[in-house]
Amino acid sequence: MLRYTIENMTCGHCVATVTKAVHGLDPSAAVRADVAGRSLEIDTGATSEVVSAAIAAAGYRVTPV
Ligand SMILES: [Cu+2]
Repeated sequence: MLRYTIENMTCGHCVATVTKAVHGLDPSAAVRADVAGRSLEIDTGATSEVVSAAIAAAGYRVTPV
């Protein structure tokens, strides 16, 4: 499981955008978001580097936890 803090994930629209970015890499990834905690958990076979690059490309400030 990958865990990130995403500073500017502030609403459901952000969650949808981030989730879409992750599913672009791995359509079967399980994405769990906590907007209040600015945290994201992802079950995926993709590497953390690739996933965080995709999230960053979607416009989010992502930090691995
Ligand atoms: Cu938002």
